[in-house]
Amino acid sequence: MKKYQNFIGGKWVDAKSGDVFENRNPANWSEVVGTFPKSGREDVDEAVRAACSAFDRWRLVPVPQRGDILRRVGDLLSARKEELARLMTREMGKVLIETRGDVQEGIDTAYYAAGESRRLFGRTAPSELPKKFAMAIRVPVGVAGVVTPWNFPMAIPTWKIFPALLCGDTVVFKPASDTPATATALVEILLEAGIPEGVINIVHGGGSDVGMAIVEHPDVDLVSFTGSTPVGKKISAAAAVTLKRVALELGGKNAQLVMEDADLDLALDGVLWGAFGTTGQRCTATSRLVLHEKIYDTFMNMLVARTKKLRLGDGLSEDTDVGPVINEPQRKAIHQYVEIGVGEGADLVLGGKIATGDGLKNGWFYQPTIFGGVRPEMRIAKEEIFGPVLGVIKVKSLQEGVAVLNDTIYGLSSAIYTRDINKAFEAIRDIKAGITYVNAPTIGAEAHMPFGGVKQTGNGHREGGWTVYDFFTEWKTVYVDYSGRIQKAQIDTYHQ
Ligand code: UN1
Repeated sequence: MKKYQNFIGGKWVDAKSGDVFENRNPANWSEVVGTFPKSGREDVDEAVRAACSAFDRWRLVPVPQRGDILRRVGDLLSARKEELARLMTREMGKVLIETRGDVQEGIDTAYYAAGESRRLFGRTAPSELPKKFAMAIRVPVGVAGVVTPWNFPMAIPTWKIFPALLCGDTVVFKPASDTPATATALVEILLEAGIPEGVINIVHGGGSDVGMAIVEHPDVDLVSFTGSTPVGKKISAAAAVTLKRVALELGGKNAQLVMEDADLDLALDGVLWGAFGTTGQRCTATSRLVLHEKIYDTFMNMLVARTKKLRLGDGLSEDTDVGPVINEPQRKAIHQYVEIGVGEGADLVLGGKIATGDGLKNGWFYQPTIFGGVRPEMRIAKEEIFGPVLGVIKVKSLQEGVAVLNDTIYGLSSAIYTRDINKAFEAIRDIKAGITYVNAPTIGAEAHMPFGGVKQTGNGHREGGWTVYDFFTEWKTVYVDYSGRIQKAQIDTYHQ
């Protein structure tokens, strides 16, 4: 069993308190992946100090040089992809093809950042006055607090940390306490690629101890957080005290709409992947399936038959389709939602129980679960469950389907299956979500495209693609007057 440490100011260190916590394999909880420092406010203070002093040097490194380091990060992640995927499966359970995909998102994000290093463009504009030059350039913001979840332990940290570093910000990183080993491996790779001391710092521990200390720290200039909507609201309120810039990627209640003209086999593959991939633990997971009444019965039969065949097990086995959920409290929360659904009168057509078959007893497994006859006003249709639970709703038309899709406080991802181009475009126009897929599942965002949602899924920022670079830089407007005399904007006019 490995004993892990924090990395602060260029040194691997224990928590000042000396306390540790364990990280266990959710497929086999007798296996301890490692112990990690249970840090607190004083560890965060030190990391912020280190990040502040490193910022003075890092901001002066030319952006293409920072990009070269990130390209090496991409190379190292590629070389270690399989090893990292296996470590990730051991600490959070999802199947190997998915953890490989998670590392691949990090690789893609690294190479994208390296490319962006020669394209961190500003703007020039004509001045109102003669012999005067106007431009706006991007400058780094300062110290970035990065607080990340356990469901994408590599991809999500890279979405935040790589753009931050490329832009010249320094980082204090608090990964989820369920996935600290993958996060530590990422930091080791950043160091091996040449990120200088103090520029990247990692502090392990809980959200209320370490995460909130980062958010409240007056010398942290911005915070990027992915997690639940209730925690996002707390962060937003706490960050308001210092008027910190905050990017929040929060919950979802994503739906797949299947019209009567859809390719049903394709739509079936889509919903199985969207609802039960990552054991339903994605903010983009399909948790509602909205079916046109003409295909409802046929599609339900197809869905139940295929879901029954999904094989639960340890994600390290190539035969497994669905791994465990992350931990016991999460499994309890999922089961509570199933009880709520039954109580609300939804029709439990499959699953709904803790899975206890062969090889499942020592892990946090839950049966893939389907509710039929769900109505939009039920809690299981409105609240994020974050587990392998799918609610199916029947509708009569495209308009009703879109209204059901929109009937939620969230607005991250959405999907429509139809062969009718007119219906597809109407749905693109009317669905209130940050992402709409046509004939593809609600999961599968690509690293070079904006990622984020509307309503209570976030606070208007986008990760991914070119858009994330707006978050990690400030615009600085520069005027150069080469007239040699005082020129007064808006007063000296030359066009009467
Ligand atoms: C998340 O669940 O927080 O589109 C992110 C997807 C993945 C990212 C999910 N590429 O499902």
